Amino acid sequence: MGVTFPDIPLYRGWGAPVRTESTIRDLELVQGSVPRELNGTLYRCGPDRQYPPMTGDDIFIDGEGMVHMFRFEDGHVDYRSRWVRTERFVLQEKARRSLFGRYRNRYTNDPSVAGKSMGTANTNVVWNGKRLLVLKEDSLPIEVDPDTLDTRSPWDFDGAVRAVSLTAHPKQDWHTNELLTFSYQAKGDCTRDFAFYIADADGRIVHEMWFEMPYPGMVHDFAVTDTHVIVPFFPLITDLEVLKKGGPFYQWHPDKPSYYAVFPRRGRAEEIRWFRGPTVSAGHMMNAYNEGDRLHLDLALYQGNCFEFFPSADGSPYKPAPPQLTRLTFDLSGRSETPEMKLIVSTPDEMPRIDERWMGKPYRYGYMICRQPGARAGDIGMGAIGRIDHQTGELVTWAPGPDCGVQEPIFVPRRPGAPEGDGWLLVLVNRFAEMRSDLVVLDAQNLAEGPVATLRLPVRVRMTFHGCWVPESTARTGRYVA
Ligand code: V55
Ligand code: FE
Repeated sequence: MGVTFPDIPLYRGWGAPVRTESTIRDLELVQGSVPRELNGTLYRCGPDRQYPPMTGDDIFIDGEGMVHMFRFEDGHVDYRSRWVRTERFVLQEKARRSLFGRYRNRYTNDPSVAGKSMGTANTNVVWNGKRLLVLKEDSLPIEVDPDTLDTRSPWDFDGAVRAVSLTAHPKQDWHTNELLTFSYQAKGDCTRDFAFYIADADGRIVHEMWFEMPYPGMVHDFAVTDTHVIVPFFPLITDLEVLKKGGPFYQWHPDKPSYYAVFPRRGRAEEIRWFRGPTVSAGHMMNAYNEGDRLHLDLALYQGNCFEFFPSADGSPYKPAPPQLTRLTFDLSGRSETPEMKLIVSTPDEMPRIDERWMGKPYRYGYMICRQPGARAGDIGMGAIGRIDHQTGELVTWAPGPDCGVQEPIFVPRRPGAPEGDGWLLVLVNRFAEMRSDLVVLDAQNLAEGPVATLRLPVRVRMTFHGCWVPESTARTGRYVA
């Protein structure tokens, strides 16, 4: 009855479960110096399997959430990682084995956990209303202690959220301190209900709107402009009958279009404008903004299925399609019900981020993981950090050298009021050969010159998806200052 992880590609080398919680006071500085203006905490989150999966197989978006924090204080950086004690985690800890089966398929769970939360808290971390929330789109946020990462409890916004889940990609507005968030399949598996919520700076729900989705699909991310919300629907769809037979939670439908719901931030369901586009998909949005009657949405778009491990409903083979930064433009004047589609850069890229102070506004810079010839691929297949300049079209890149990968870059402004893009990128570097990580600080305006500081971790930060920067003043006051 020993614990033995299966020999699957996902667990080989860098992907081997770490299963260790670390506490390191003062990371070793091996290059450069830590800018004194960096005063606050970088939080990130990713999956790390607690016990071997029941099915003997795994996909990279499953597994128990591990939160990582890097606290910057007077040039010192302290590191800590903790698993989130979700209901699922605690039940499995007691049983000393996995009790939850195939990804999000409750019909494959151990009978002893019927009705228990399946949430893994493995995708993102956000700050709202003096609460640090760990997110997975299949369940409600889990509040954790921002200093110790000790798990507190699930957070339903004081009972105001009646949806069964909330997205892992809410939008934090640094100007209003609102959190804009949503739930898809909001009344349970395979339901077509979509709920949009706005929480104020104190974590009170101040706006709520429900509508029906074109199909019960995945909505991983969305975008907001200063005035509008854009929700994309891509044909990765849930089928209850497939679930009951033990099948995958999503299937790709190569015959179905994409849809886009566009509505005012505080709009009503009757105000939704529907657009329809080709069979494409995307995980992640970079930003969106208004230009007169037109809304621009920049996203890492795949000309097909973005998830190899979610099979086609018609049995057709998976067709690889690299993510490419693309602009979809929605015309609200009523001239077209199809968004215009324009490639921004052909270099494959993912995990797009921005200077969050420009969220929803005309903006110049975007940051992402991208391909660079010769750079070794990281967890999600690309080896370099890139900055796109929308004004000039120039893509500047930096790659950490041989045998290294990179994780999603997080932008930190140099100071409140600094111009757009004046600040740093915080990036986890996977040192594959050494099986450990570095945290590097890049000058966002001089990426190509390489890190201004490199902090050496003696341990491996396996894979994290997303995270956020919480300035020290924000932790104290509960407010961001743009
Ligand atoms: C994604 C990630 C998820 C998930 C659904 O990147 C989609 C896409 C980390 O969890 O549950
Ligand atoms: Fe994501």
